Amino acid sequence: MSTTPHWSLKQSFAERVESSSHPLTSYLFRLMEVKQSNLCLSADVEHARELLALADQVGPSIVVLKTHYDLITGWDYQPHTGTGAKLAALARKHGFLIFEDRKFVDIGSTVQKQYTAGTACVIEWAHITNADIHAGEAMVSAMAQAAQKWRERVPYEVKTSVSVGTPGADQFADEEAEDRVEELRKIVPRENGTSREKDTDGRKGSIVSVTTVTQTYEPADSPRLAKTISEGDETVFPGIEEAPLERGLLILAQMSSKGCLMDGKYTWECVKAARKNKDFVMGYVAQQNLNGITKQDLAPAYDDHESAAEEEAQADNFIHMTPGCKLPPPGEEAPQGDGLGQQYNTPDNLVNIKGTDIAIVGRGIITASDPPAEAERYRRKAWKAYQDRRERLA
Ligand code: BMP
Repeated sequence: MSTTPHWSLKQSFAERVESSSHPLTSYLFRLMEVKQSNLCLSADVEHARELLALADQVGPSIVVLKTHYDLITGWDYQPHTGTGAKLAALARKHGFLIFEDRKFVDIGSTVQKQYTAGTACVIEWAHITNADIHAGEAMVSAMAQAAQKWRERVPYEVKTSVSVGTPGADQFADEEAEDRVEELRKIVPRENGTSREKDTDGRKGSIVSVTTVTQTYEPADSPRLAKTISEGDETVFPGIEEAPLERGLLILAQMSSKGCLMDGKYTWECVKAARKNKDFVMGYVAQQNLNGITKQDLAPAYDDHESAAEEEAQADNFIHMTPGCKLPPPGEEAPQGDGLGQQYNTPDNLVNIKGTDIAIVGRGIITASDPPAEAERYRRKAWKAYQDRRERLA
């Protein structure tokens, strides 16, 4: 492996905007600078209302919200009024992108349908999704083709009305979800752009508020998705325009789980697939930075009869997102695993040392007593790690 760090590791996110080959990546880099955040929340909660509540509370601290729609009870699949549409409204309000961690893997024809149709219609509400490409590179180009067709089919503007109210406990399906809402009620949300520390002045925390969505369709001069949020919740995140409509893919190149079978050969195939599909692939979910990497680095003995991709290595500007991120408990140096194979690293280790761009945190935030305050703590740590990386490599 080259001993010279790849240029993308040294540059600021702002500097990487221009050389990004994907409009959503450029947008995300800009958003990261505006929010001074390189944090993704993995919102693996039980109930859809809990998910929306959490997204509303933690939204100010994050730039990406990662979902697993298939582990959420009560997910409303209505394409234009359901949980996906509500999340999209919250994404506009707080300025974050939605990443459905679906890990698509199948033949091209099947993934096209899974991505753009079926119950979840992932493409409608998720700016970003990911793929495990064990099925081969063809599934990436098939998804790219489906995304392009979808993009061409969005010539109208969807107007969304979100009527805002306090969710009552009776809206939650089970007692645990009720408890969770009670917890969230105690949390004081951060004012837009200001300190996110929990207030100590006894001010009553406002309550997350996502209830009903209604939408109408109108022809649009410029193609935009749902954007008008009415009835008291009209805020669209200031400081940056809404996200572009282009959809993006992250290739799952490496995993955080113990004993993961994704070897260097597989990861090298991911790198080649990314370089071949730059219009659609934003980057990777990986445990190390793969920009500039060569076959020699990953799988020297693998004879893939292709060396051309190595020449493109220098031009790489893919974004990296890394799960398996947790801060150690007070007094300890390293975070513990979860006993089920998950392996954790600190934000500093992932962003500063291993060179990822976005730290993905799930239980580290969602099981905390005060998720918004904890998200803010992670945001500060991950951003500091990014600043330290630049300083270290300058
Ligand atoms: P947690 O921080 O609670 O361990 O959650 C990690 C999240 O990231 C989970 O949603 C998991 O599915 C996902 N994930 C992971 O942990 N490791 C990977 O390599 C890839 C993932 O998508």
